[in-house]
Amino acid sequence: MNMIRTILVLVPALAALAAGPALAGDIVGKVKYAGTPPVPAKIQVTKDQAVCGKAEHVDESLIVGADKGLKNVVVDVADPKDGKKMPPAAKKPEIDQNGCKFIPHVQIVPAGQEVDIINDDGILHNIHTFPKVNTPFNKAQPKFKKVMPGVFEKPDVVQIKCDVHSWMQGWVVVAGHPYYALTDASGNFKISDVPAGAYTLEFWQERLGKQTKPITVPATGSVTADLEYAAK
Ligand SMILES: [Cu+2]
Repeated sequence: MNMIRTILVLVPALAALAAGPALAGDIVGKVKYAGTPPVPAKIQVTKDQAVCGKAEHVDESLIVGADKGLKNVVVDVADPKDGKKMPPAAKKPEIDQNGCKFIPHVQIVPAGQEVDIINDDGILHNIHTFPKVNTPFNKAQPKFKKVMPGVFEKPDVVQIKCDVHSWMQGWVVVAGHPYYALTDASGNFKISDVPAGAYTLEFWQERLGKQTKPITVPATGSVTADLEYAAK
């Protein structure tokens, strides 16, 4: 009797030991822009000056920071094998129209999670999406409508525009799995807890396009994957 009890206790404990910690590593790196960083072009505000003209508008499609680091590059594992879905973000994602800009300019949202489309300006905006695989939407957001729901069901790269203010541009990258990151102002990124193995790492920048790089993620620690975009 005692022996059976001991076995019943021991078996699950041994199974847990055998499984051990997950074999996963991090992918870290820095994306750079080769050549002289361009000075972002100023944008002429041609409408709703009282609201849109409060702050200066510059072209945000290529932002080069310290040490040639490239901001807003989306980095992701092109071929994950564990079938995991990107979990919903703890804080509901927002596409904020503020000062007649989309804030943030580029963001990664989990596929299927509802996002808040916010009008912080108290004037009419009209959000218009240009997806590749999702259903496009084109919706007026009058000044009294502070928040509208939006959802991007499938992995995609979606350009967003405003039909009222032609200079307003932004991007929503819809992620189907968790292995995505966006470079910060210095061009740095980190994708955490990727199961060990060989993959293709994908880089996307709105103006400079896509590049790929083979990568092997270790069972523990991290692998570095730096990248440089040629000047354009
Ligand atoms: Cu607008």
